[in-house]
Amino acid sequence: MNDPKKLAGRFPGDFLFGVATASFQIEGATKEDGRKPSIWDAFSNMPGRVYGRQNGDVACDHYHRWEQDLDLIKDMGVSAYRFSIAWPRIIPDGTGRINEQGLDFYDKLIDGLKDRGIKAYATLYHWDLPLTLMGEGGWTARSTAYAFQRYAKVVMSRLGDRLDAVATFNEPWCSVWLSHLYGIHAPGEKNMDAALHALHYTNLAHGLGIDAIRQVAPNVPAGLVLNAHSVVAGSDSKADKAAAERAFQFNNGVFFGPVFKGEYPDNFMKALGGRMPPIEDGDLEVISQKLDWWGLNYYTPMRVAHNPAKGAEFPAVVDAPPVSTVKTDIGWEVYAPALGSLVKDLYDRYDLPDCYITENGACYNMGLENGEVDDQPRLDYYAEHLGVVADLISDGVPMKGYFAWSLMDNFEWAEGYKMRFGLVYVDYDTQERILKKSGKWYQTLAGEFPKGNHASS
Ligand code: GCO
Repeated sequence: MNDPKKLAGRFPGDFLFGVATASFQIEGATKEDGRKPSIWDAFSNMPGRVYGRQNGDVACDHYHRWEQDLDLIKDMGVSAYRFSIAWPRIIPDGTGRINEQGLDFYDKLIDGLKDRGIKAYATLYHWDLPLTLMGEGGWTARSTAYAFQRYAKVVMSRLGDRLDAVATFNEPWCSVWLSHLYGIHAPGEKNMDAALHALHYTNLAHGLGIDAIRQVAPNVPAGLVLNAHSVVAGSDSKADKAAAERAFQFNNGVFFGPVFKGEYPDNFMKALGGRMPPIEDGDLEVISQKLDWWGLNYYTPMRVAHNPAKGAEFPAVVDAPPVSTVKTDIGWEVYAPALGSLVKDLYDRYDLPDCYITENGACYNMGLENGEVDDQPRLDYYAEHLGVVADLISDGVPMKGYFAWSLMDNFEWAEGYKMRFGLVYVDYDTQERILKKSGKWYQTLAGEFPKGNHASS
């Protein structure tokens, strides 16, 4: 059902429609006003890491064009903006000196949102770790968790009075497994022991970050954004089902378990616990503090089968083929039902607070033709997935908002600028922004949404 009016009518009046971005993907100005390099500056400047050896030096030049970008969000008619704060702008070496100019930028940005009546949803860590911290081991060092706690305190002391919500981390799955085990994201490590250290210290940093937020800005709803994987067994065989459960624990349980239950999953600990760093007394209590909300980033299901290879490391799975033949330009299977089953499964397994879809969207790379971008498949993707969110609300799941990824085309990490996720097209030569067909549709949806729809709020 692509009719934006009908779809809008399926959401309760207090539902939030928004758009999302992340600092390193849009800001550029990597050497300005006291910012120092992050691990992503180093990584993207090495050959062979990022498509075309592209980096974040200019990106969408949002650091200079933020007012125009906030006008764009306002024009789209959405009520919330999810963005992230760059740690290397605020504390350029990770520890030590605070850079007031870095705080000034976000101060202006948040005031700009307030002036326009847009809610500010900030993420403290969206992968741009100050490079200096790699000298201590980066996320594989316990000291990084304490450095994060101080950073969180500094940010919240200055900005907490105007934030509508804050998340500690964005997608720890990526900054742990993708970055330290699969080697695809910065720092490009491929080592299980390193990854297990990054896992525990990231979880710990989340907990310490929540402590900091509660201390200095207790009124800001605090949460965590997870890219939970919708793990689907490749067949009904016993072996594949067991493989799917192992994959669930490895990809989801190692984050949801400590945060929402105060424990790491048993099967994971049996297989890999001996290689974890010491879990100190009190760590799991810090990590499992109650949250006000959690965010789900969902794009595509994960299909797995049993890996029969002798000695295969936990979770010992291989990829299973997609079910849907529809794929986005980045190669990800489009399968909206997996979003619904994932959310339900997570609420069955864990005691979860309110949920926001903090990211959902599709990569399609069609360009400008006669001044327009006709990205119908992206529009279809949004309509279908929003339909699933509306179904979840009808089923009583506390879904409170939806942020489209992304406001505009941007630096898609290892894929560089080749892969486009924006509702707004960015011409990287001129930095012109052009609302795509999907963006106009989302604008209509947001415009239709509040009308006469507040009864249920
Ligand atoms: C993510 C990311 C985004 C990506 C998006 C598309 O959290 O994975 O927040 O940075 O651009 O997911 O891959």
